[in-house]
Amino acid sequence: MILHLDLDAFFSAVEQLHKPSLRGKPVIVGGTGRRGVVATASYEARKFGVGSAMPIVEARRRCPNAAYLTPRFQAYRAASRVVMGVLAEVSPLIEQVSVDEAYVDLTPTHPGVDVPAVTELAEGIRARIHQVTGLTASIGVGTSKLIAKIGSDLNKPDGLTVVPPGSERELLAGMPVRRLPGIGPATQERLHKFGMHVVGEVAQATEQEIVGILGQAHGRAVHQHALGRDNRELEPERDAKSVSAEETFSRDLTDRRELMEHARRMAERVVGRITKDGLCARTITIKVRSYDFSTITRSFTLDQPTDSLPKVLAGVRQLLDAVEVSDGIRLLGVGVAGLTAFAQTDLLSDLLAEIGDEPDEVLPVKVTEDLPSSKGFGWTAELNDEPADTELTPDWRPGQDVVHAERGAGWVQGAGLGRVTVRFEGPHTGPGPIRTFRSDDPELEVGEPPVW
Ligand code: TTP
Ligand code: MG
Repeated sequence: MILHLDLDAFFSAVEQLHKPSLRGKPVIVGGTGRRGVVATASYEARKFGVGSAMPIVEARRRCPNAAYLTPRFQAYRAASRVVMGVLAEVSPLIEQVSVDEAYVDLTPTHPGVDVPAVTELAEGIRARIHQVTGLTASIGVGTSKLIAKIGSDLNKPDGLTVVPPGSERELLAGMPVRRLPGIGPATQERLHKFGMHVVGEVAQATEQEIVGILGQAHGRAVHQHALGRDNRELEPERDAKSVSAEETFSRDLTDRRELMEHARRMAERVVGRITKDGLCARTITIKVRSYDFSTITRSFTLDQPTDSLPKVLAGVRQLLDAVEVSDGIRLLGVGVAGLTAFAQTDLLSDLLAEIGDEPDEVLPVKVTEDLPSSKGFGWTAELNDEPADTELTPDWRPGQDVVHAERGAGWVQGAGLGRVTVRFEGPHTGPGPIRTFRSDDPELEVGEPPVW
């Protein structure tokens, strides 16, 4: 039995906890500049059709009255640690997938647990998380990671789904193929071409048919998943210092365009993963295994850490351009390392880019030979968990924690024209009063997030 937990509207839920005046109201967290995108929207804001990855400009059109806040990753990481601590009381076998998401393997600690007992256990976890953090979590329980993950999404928010063993295939049958792991837009498109739109249609085909469409490795995995089978183990010691993705191809690839298409999809996954955790990367790496199994990794290090997909893609393209592919590439990997907490300087460089002032980056390429036997990339970069926010404060940012010499703790509600508006409230107060100050008021300082 595997349990998958995913917190509800995580960033905005933390904001609503820390800012009582926003409870029950639409809250949107993201880059608030003109080019910014939505990281997440509270369920009140989702009613207006606002969701993750939507441009902020579009969100403002749909939901002009929402509170628009910049992310406070330090606060989210603190909340995440408390939640993961609750899970650690249940079982030592935990794989934390991202800041608000984890798998728990109940097999060793709760052997032979039945559906009623596991339901009670999961409800207990949800209640405990709510009790200690005020956050709501959705949980799915099933016989595999695949089923648990799909389950946690079924009754979101604040819900539980226990999938009884044996009913997996039936559960999946009517779902769009896109819901299976490893099926992105390109794979979906290919399955659609062969008339397969829902998972049940893939399950009814033979494995050979699916392998014929998607290639050996991918096809087999997708067919197994469609049958509700998934024997992936948890990876409890995931390396948080680097993130990578790799693909083994069903045939050796020689076409650069095709290789770059695969690289793009992997880069999207990798960048998606780090932005979700509020991290920026300094090092970009590709790993290339040739037809004869010789393997190289190539990497370079940027001057500034970044979480920008275009920048990562530009780097990947440059690295890939320098690799000989004409004899055939068997495996391609894309990774980032040198992860640091979200850098305020990136907002600045985005602003510069907006006014067309960004210098073209010339990237020095470092070549390292990889041991063919080594698994993964073997990065050693340190995860720097220091908040980068407080050093460079070009402006007061909406949502930011502040402290006033006399009035105490509050948060920035708005700023501009030499003024800053602060609301003085915290997790344990009622909705608080608003005051406006000069933005260089010496009594006003950058504050810390409230503790849990
Ligand atoms: P999710 O769990 O995908 O989203 P969520 O928790 O906001 O909402 P849900 O109730 O549907 O689970 O992601 C967790 C957090 O990761 C989210 O609060 C914000 C961040 N995130 C991004 O920064 N960018 C993204 O594109 C996504 C999807 C999430
Ligand atoms: Mg979530």
